[in-house]
Amino acid sequence: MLNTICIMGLGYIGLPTATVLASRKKRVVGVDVSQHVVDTINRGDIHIVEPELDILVHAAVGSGHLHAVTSPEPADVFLIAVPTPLTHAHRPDLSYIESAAKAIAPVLRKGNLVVLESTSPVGTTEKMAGWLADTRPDLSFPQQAGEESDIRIAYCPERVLPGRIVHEIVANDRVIGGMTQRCSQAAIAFYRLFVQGECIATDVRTAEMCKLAENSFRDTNIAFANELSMICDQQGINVWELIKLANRHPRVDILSPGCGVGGHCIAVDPWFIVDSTPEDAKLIRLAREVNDAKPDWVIRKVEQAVDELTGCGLNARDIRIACLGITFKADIDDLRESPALQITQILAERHAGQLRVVEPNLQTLPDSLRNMQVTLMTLNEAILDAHILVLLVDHTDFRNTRPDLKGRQRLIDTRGIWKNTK
Ligand code: SAJ
Repeated sequence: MLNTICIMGLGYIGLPTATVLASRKKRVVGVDVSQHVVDTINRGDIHIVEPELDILVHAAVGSGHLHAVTSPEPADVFLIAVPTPLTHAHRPDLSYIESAAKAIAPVLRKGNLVVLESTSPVGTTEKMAGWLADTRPDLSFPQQAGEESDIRIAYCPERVLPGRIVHEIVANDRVIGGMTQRCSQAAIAFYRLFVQGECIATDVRTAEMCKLAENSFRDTNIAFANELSMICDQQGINVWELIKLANRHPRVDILSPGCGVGGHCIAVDPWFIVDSTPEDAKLIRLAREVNDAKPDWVIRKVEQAVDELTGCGLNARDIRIACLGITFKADIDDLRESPALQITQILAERHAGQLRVVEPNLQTLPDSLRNMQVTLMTLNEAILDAHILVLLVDHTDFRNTRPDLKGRQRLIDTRGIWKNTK
């Protein structure tokens, strides 16, 4: 029986999943700790920005298939999609999963399926099963009863790309790790309600590691590109031309350097591996460190440009700097872990009153910049106004522009999209 689905956490993963299930005529109870989020969704609105999601939520609430609440209700399937942030010491914080598990435990019934989707260190699903069993000694769980358990438990990582979530949540293949084979089969039956990609069964620890490996693979490859960009800069080589040439090799596919790695996934998940196996995860840790150090390198390039301009007779306090793009990647409004925002904040502190920001995906500056005498302006205004342009994010608007730089104007292009500009 898969009629009622209770989704814990109505963020970037929980909310799209809830609406897709609602569009398949399932009764979906969305749970979030934030009353504001619950009220917004029950009005048919959304609290996050993601293409097409607003239409889906409006339809799901309007048809009566989705409603949001602050505490869980009995259901056939419970899906947990809450955050797993990092602590300051780069350790995973599982407290949101623990709270979600403890919240659903009282309403669990024999025959229920519980699926964890939150990105998690290996072993978390088994821990979650332990928290559920501690609260409900009247029910049996896979760690105690194996295939005969009352409750089925599985881990299935989300893999959707922000900006393409509505498409990828249906189209992507899913890796499904049940605590037993029956758990995997139950979870596969659930995902087949809305997934058009393949659903592939494995064990729970492999599924947890699969997610971490995917994002660590990307982080490590971006670190290679970022390191190469710094090496090429030292050697007087245009890294963008170099990568284009190297990628003509049939087995070489170098990614794009940038100003660092942001977002809530790639900059975070590799630390889960490092935390579990610090002795062995050498390359994964180093890649994180290389990517985390890239913003400092960009700031040093800006300071070098400031020095050059003061060497040409400009007063350092008069030098205006424009940061182009502050989101964590192109064509989104998401600022989480954004290296571009980090760079802009540091430059705004050092060059008070002289910092300009161009961000076509935001109407207003974030709080962290609002009180720092930073001016939000259009790209054309910035090109006319700034002595130093720092291109941080490869937004389409920027790609479609060919700036005509004047005289002593300097360009630091961290994305290589204006590389042929004078
Ligand atoms: N970046 C580069 N160079 C590149 C590619 C990316 O500097 O060549 C930077 C971006 O600018 C950004 C960061 O890396 O700051 C991450 O961007 P992304 O587009 O690579 O990934 P995310 O964080 O938006 O989404 C990733 C995806 N994972 C993989 O591609 C392996 C997505 O499929 C996951 O679902 C998501 O993480 C997640 O939620 O884990």
